Amino acid sequence: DPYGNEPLRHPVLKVNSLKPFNAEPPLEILSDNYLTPTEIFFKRNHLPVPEVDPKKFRLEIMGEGLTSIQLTLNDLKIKFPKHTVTATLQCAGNRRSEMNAVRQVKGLNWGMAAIGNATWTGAKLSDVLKYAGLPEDTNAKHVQFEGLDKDVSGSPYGASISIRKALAKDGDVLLAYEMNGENLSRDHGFPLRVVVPGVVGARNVKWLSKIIVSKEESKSHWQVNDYKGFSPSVDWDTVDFSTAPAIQELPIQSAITTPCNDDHISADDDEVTVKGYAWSGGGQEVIRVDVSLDGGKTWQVAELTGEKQDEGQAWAWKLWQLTVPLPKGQKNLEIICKAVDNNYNVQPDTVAPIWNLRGVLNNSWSRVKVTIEP
Ligand code: MTE
Ligand code: MO
Repeated sequence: DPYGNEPLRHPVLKVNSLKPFNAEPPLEILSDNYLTPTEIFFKRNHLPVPEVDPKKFRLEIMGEGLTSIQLTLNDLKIKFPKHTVTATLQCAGNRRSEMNAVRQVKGLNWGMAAIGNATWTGAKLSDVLKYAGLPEDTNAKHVQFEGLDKDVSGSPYGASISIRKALAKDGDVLLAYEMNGENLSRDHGFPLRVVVPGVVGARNVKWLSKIIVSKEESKSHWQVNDYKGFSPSVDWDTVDFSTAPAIQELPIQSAITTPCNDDHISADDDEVTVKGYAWSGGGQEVIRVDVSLDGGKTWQVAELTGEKQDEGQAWAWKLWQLTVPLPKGQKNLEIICKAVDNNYNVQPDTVAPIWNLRGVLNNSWSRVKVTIEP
């Protein structure tokens, strides 16, 4: 069994698939912590978790315009300044189950918790590429990453990002060896992973073993034939993956974590507290979250909490909450949230117009129905 050597996992996780392991925390606890505890941080593995001996570990760096080099884990820790970044990681398939409810899509049936926020510590990719001799005026266009996890044909998990993001002074792309102040856990990529703040989870390659600077994008299945968005009119008979770009920066997102859908609230309660998260890709900052208790007729502004990050580097989510008097004389509430970022990007109000066959990029208004018990 290729899955005979998987790490232990926290029993509270809701398992979406066991082999490979895919799981998310219960929604009610996701917004309890600004930094998501590692044990409950969602786990998204396409393949068995590799067992890596940190002493034998080598990172290979090669490609366009540079000398091939190998670095040990210790090299990465001592040769380069150590940077820590707070960044939210979200899977493209977060909230896929809501898309499934509109029309069946292909993919794991994620709820709203395939997202988490953590501190990541490591060397800057740009420092490491400079060390490997990459000239500043390189004509390379992409930086490809390969993991140590391999499919049955021996192909590793892989992905790529633009050279622009990789080298940007304020891009903060890390070769991370720590998450939340501790060595990476096996599920999150021990001993080394890429953290690409503001960019879809799929490019944050775990168990990183190879970096290739290139004129071309990664040829990996997950770069070329997956993790792309399409029109609702495209189905599996007509889809042509070559016509759409690989997802990189993610759109504005928010969701309600409490109360949960179908919760019952006592009419005797004076107040109701609504909580959730909000985040935008590309370092854009969430500036406001609007909440409605009446299906979108009227709105109130929620209170935001979170680390203040520099302009264009707002990599971390905001948690938000709103406590309001419980509307009297009503049997049901439809609670909605929607976020706005500093470029005034907003979320679409429903799922159907953004439905796509792979069930990615669902950032529609988050809606929760609760019943008020007399
Ligand atoms: N890297 C490798 N090597 N193998 C993988 O299966 N999954 C990707 C990405 N990096 C993956 C990977 C996807 S799709 C996501 S959403 C994130 O890792 C999930 O990271 P996490 O498990 O640390 O939450
Ligand atoms: Mo993902």
